Amino acid sequence: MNQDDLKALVGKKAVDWISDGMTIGLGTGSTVRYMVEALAEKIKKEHLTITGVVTSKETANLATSLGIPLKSVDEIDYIDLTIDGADEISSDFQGIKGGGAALLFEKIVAKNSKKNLWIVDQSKLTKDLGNFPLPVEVIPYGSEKIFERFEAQNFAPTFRTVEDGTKVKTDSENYIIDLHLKKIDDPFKLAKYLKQQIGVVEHGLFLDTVNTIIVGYPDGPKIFE
Ligand code: ABF
Repeated sequence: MNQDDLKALVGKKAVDWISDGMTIGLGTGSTVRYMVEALAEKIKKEHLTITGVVTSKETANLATSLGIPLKSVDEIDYIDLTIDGADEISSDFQGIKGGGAALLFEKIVAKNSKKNLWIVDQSKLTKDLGNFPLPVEVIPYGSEKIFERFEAQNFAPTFRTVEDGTKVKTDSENYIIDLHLKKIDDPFKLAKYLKQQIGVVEHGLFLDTVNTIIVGYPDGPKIFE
């Protein structure tokens, strides 16, 4: 099984956690795409009443195209369960997210959820965080100055750009600076530092957030809680 097969495996498995009447946070990324497609089928087959809460325009477009009713996080009392992907998960269940540039809304939805479930293929698991570049969302005004500050900290920053060098804009019209740290010894200390930087909106360290992880292996999905 290739990586895409493993993503499909866990995406489909995740809908087992969804039951009638639930409000579900719908994450972002290719693994979540499999889950949303499986959820749409489950809703139709079992005549479920499900409300989706999205974390990106990308997921909103997909869910809408599949007929999944959506509400914004401010229209509901709480989210029963958010199902999302991740870029890196450490052995103590801390995560890096934001490879899809949706980390801000993903964190807002995650923090307003009773439970968080991450679905990943086995390649996302690591002992320590940091090999995946840490995304940091910054407002455009003053972003060069933040970039220079990150350089001075030896964070090896790069602006997230598209092929022609244009800076990527998030759904909130902000920029992403990726920090190539290789290994993060103290994610909590780094998270605190990043949030103290004026102009930083949010970062991709998702700490003490996830409750359950479904990991795709060639011999099947494995659940970690
Ligand atoms: C999303 O899941 C992002 O935070 C992260 O980038 C993505 C993982 O991407 P994929 O599932 O496509 O590997 O929530």
